[in-house]
This record gives sequence, C-alpha cells and structure tokens, in this order.
Amino acid sequence: ARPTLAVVGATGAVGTVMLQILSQHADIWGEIRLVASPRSAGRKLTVRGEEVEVVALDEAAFEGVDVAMFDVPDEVAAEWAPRAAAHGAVVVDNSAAFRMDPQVPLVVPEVNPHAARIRPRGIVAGPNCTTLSMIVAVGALHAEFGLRELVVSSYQAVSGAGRAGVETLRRQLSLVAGTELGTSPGDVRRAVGDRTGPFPEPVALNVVPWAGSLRDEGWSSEEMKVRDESRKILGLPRLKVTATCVRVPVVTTHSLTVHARFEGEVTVDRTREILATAPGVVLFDDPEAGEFPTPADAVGTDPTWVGRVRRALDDPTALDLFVCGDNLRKGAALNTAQIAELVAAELTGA
Ligand code: 11C
Repeated sequence: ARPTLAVVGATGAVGTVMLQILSQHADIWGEIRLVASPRSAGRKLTVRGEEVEVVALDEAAFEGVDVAMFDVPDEVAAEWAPRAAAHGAVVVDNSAAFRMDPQVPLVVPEVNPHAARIRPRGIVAGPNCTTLSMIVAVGALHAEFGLRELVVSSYQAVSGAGRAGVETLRRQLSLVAGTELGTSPGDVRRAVGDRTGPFPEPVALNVVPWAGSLRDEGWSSEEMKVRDESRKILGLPRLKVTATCVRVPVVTTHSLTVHARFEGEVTVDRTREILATAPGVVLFDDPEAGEFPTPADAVGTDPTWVGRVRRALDDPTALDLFVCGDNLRKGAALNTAQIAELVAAELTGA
C-alpha cells in the first residue's frame, strides 16, 4: 500500500510551499493528511489538485501515519515529533529541536542520504535554511577536494522568519516607497517606528547583521547553526567554520559568500566541472556576460545556484563562491520532501 503522509504545519510559509511540491513531485503517497494548530483546523487547502480539510494537531492526527513531515516552531516539534514517532510514524523534522541530537541523523539527500536509514528515535532532521543554501555545493566540492575550513557571510531573506517576516518587509517598504528616506542618519528608523516585526532593526532600505538569538561571546544562534550543522552533515566534527549572518530586504532566497579552504591546491576549471555536474547545483557563472546568481532569479527554483567562482588570490588551496538557494524550497520544504521520499522508498521497498 502507498504510505500515508502527515504534513504538520501545513498552513505556514514552509507548509504552503510543501503543498506545491507535493503536487509537483511524483505522487508516491496514499492519504496526505494536513495538520496544523487547532485555530487552523477546518480550513481547506489544495494538494494534488484536491481540497483537503486541515485537522488539529493531536494524537489522533497520527493514527495510521507512516511518515510525518514537521514544519513547525521548535517547541512544537520538541513536543509532538516524539509523540508522532511513538505512533509508528517516521518523523522528518525541519525544526532545530533535534538537529544536534546524536540519536537523530541530520540529512541533505545530495550529501549524506544514507544517514537517513539510521534513526533510533524514529526522527530524521533537516538543517536550517542558511546551512542548506550552501551545503549541497560545498558538499560536492568536499567530496573531491577535502574541506578544511569555511568562512561564510549570509544575505538572508525575510521569509526565513516566516509570514511575519514577509509582512514586516512589505509594510516597511510601503512606508518608505517614493520617499527620499535613506539619506540621513535614523530617517528610515523614524519612518518605520516600532514596526520592526521579528527583526531588531528596520529591514527595508537596510541590511541587518543579525539573525536568531544571542549565544555566547556575541555569536548568533544562526551562526552557530551554520557551524554545528555543517560539521554534522559533512561528518567533519572539527571543521573550522566562521559565519556572519545578515538579513537583507529580499522576500525569499538566501544568498551566501563562501570562502572554502581545502586539503591541497584547487583549480577553477575542476571546480567548475564539479559544480556543473553535481546533483542539485546549477553553475551560473559568466561575469563578462553579466551572469551570476541573484535571489530574483533563483526564487521559486529547486537547485543551489553558484557563481563568482574564483581561486583565492593569496591561497591556492581556497575557493571563493557566491551561492543562492530558495530558503523555502531547498532550504526547507524541498529538503524535507526529499528525505520523506527516501524514507517512503525504504518503507515500501521501492
Ligand atoms: C532565518 N534560517 O532565515 C532562519 C530560519 O533553524 O530552521 C530557520 C531557523 C531554523 O531566519
């Protein structure tokens, strides 16, 4: 029989993209049950061309479920993923709740698909959208060159902070559009007032060097996730990683600059060959023709787009790249769907 799938968090920003992906991918599922908070229960959403009524998150929602995808806040996943697993479902969780649990594999199907098979808690985690926006390309280069160090800066879209992030940017843009704001200190801040939503500073006409919450010694939780998750996915527990995470006024698609240092000398030609053939990666790199990835082009697409491929001028073992990845697709819903499809193939022997 075809496996039954539960989509938990079906009404959120990632859930909405998940329903599109489930409608576009090969239809391997039997029933698809849509689950959300009790206040969304009874809403009707379309998946695979059919209207499906949303049910409330409770124990009954997991009866008979084979695979449960979770795209919910960390505290909701922390409580409900183990309960879903106790009902016999394999949980694919996109929150941060279980990523660093040694009993939970952290999986990116292009990089470490086999890790998904060993899941003592019945839970498989997917990484943060910022890690995901670069790790497929970095993983392909690591497989060939052997990674020693990563130094990255992110340019993160507001939808990383969910619907509230998108609403905040749109509202702020409407306040500054057609004005001469952005020309004297504090003028944007005064126009925006306290309407900063989930961000600590105005994000319209601005860049904000902060994402997540404060961790030790001035690092942000987002920067620590990039480090911890990259190490776990690549199986390099002592990899040197430095990240600076920055929010920019982009709706969807995270970008990163990546400085990657390897075991030995690298060449741009071989790097381009690897990136041009790596699954899930598109090489788009012709600066002479004005071709490099930008969020405006990458949004709504599946792959990691890579451009600006250069060998470091002062280190023949290091590469510099610019990458873009849709934070709601590969950064969240698509990676979750890919893991769920791996698990379904395993369960059905396909
Ligand atoms: C952001 N990357 O852009 C965050 C959102 O651990 O899954 C995702 C947080 C996470 O704000």
